Amino acid sequence: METTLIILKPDAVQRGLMGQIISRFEDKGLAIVGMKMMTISQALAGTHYGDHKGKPFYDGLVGFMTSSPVCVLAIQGVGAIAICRKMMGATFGSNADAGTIRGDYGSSNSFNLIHGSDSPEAAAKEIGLFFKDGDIQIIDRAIGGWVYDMSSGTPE
Ligand code: IDP
Ligand code: MG
Repeated sequence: METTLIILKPDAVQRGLMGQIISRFEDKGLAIVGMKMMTISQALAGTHYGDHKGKPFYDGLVGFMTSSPVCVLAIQGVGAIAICRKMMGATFGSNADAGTIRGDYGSSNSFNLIHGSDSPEAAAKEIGLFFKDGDIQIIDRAIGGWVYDMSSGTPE
């Protein structure tokens, strides 16, 4: 099981797309194990996007991410990190495939609706940045045995 950090960015919240985007992850069989609304501080945005410091878009990115509230989610499932990245699509809606979140809901080359961790290391770091111990729920889902084949004892 993996847990990934997803942020519904200010444009997704302002455009009223939270429900539709969260539904896609639930419909896929993934479990929402953490969720909150918050306004990201300059400091937190700087830490979260530290790898991009110095790039031409960095200041604009921090300005965008701190401009209005976001919805932060911890999403769990087998292979959840790669599955969520695939569902998000390419970085900008202008060239993201139809059927992906960015491809279906966006057309900007700057605003792009959603962040998702890109590796297990990034997911662990980002979940620690945005959630406190105890914020992530352990959910024994009644549907678990129908989302996954549990016949071997581990979810497949
Ligand atoms: P990703 O979110 O698809 O992993 P990255 O290349 O890691 O994309 O960039 C992180 C974020 O920085 C993007 O989601 C986007 O918000 C922003 N960003 C990246 N490149 C540009 C750009 O050229 N202009 C404006 N914003 C950008
Ligand atoms: Mg990235």
